[in-house]
Amino acid sequence: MPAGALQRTLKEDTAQPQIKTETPMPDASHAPAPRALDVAIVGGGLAGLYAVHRLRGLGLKVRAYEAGSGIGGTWFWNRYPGARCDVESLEYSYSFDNALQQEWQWPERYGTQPEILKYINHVADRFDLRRDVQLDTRIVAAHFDSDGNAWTLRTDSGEEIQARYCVMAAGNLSTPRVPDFKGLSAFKGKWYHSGLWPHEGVDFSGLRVGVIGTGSSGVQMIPIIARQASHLHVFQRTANFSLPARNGPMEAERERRHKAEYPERRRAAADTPFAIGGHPKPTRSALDVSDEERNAAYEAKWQEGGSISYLYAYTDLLVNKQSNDTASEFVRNKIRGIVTDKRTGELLAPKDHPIGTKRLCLDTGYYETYNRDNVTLVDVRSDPIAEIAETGLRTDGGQRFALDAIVFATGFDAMTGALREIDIRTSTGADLRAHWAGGPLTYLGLMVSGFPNMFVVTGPGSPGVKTQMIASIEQHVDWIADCLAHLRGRGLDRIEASPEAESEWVKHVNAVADSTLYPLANSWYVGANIPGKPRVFMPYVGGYDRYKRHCDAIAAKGYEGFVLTRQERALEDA
Ligand code: N01
Repeated sequence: MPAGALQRTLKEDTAQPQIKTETPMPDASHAPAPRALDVAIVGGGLAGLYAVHRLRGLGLKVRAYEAGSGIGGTWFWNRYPGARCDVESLEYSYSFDNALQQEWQWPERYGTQPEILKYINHVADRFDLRRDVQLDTRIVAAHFDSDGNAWTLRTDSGEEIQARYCVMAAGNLSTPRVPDFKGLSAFKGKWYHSGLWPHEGVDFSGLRVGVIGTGSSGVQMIPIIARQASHLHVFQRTANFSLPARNGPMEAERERRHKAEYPERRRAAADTPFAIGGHPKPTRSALDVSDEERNAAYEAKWQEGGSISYLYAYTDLLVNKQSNDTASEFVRNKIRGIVTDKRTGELLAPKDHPIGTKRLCLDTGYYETYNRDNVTLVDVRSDPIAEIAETGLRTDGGQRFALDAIVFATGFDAMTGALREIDIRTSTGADLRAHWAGGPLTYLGLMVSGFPNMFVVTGPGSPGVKTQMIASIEQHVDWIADCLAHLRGRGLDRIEASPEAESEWVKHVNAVADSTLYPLANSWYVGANIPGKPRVFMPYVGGYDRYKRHCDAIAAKGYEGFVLTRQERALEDA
């Protein structure tokens, strides 16, 4: 548990977030008899909800446990100003029910956080999911008893749940993190984290505000906070590439055309690396065309908006540094052209990583914001934040900034944080925190060797975070559902990843990453934002299309690399 992780236990938050120091272990001695399930699902976001729907459809007794006071996961918690998805909503939505996707109307090209949360609640009602979701319930421990062949999960109130299978749908960016700055508790103003935003919103009117962090969250909120604050200081450690979103109202004709071809479009999207359709696959290297042609192509993509479109300009932008340099420099020049103060423009132009190797941001008026008189960019790479004091913030070099409010857009303990917060272990001595001490180990991002009957949705080692997330969620949950149906059909009741298959998969994930430019960036993909976290490339970047075919082939070969057994008979025979 890294210092500075935040405990998401606030309900209708009005209080300041609490820095969490340890996982409480409740006393279960007076708890009622454990609830018995076929499948316990951890998380009530997009993944947990679809798992409830899909697994319940198999006739299984399931229940999802959600720490929040509402469903929606990421979209429940991240309510900061300007929060919206950076994948177009006609793509970023469930595909499992054609009537649902035909009927739901997205008002804008990119869904806002309130709109996406409304959609998730609509889905929960439409498919009657709420009766199998328990809110305000954090799972703090999950222990597997090998002899009993069952998981026992413990909640933060001491309730125990027994389940044959456990599906971890706890999210990849769900453990918000505030850097371990000295003096935060002494700060007299209010402070906020993007991932733990008060439900009633925050009015920054007339306040001196500091935003720390310039990733996707910072880039989205900064233009809006700048319009409210009397002065906004943005504390930037690393400049990030951001492209214009070109958001706008949903055009009726565009929606009509998309919906007329929805199933074909979903199938076409599944045949792409990012699971996002509508972009012609590139056919040439950036180095195969003249400078003029290349710049014209980048300009067209810049005008079109969206990150996938830009990265799809040429075949090799994420694998060839020289090619990438052309795309990176084009955007740097755009930034220099937008920002009127030369020094600020140069600070905002990223030079430490190839474009696309950190999550590419999408914005509305981000760079233009720095032309406002009430906005100042502070370079905390050359002069890091030393401490937070009662009235503001001080840097190592002695600069002082008087602030009424501080916003931490400092990200998450990504991909492993949520599972490492839960005490996951087995009666045969396996302990997930120990197993992952050197970085996450999984087979296909779906299972962890030594932890039978525990599935992970879009976990490390899977392409999830590098794709249209809902497509990856559906692919994983469908795979898990088919697997459980397979086990049941054969009278089997235990599945686990073999250590050899896990080890081969981890090697493959690393080899694929090393054949790209991704490892050149200090991103949360390698845990670089968490001091002391082992530097391991966590997502699978071989592409959703390739990965899905591989998962399907593994299943078709009788779940190659997994060990499938029947425990009940073994016990009877004993
Ligand atoms: O977090 P981040 P995020 N001193 O980790 C800085 C998804 N998402 O919440 O790069 C000073 O990207 C840190 O600096 P550095 C999306 O997948 C999606 O913005 O470590 N600064 C960085 O600038 C995204 O990638 C959407 O040097 C410090 C920032 O804080 C992911 O969530 C919207 C610091 C953290 O950036 C996470 O995005 C929002 C320190 N001590 C999020 N520590 C959409 O769909 C950290 N930083 C649009």
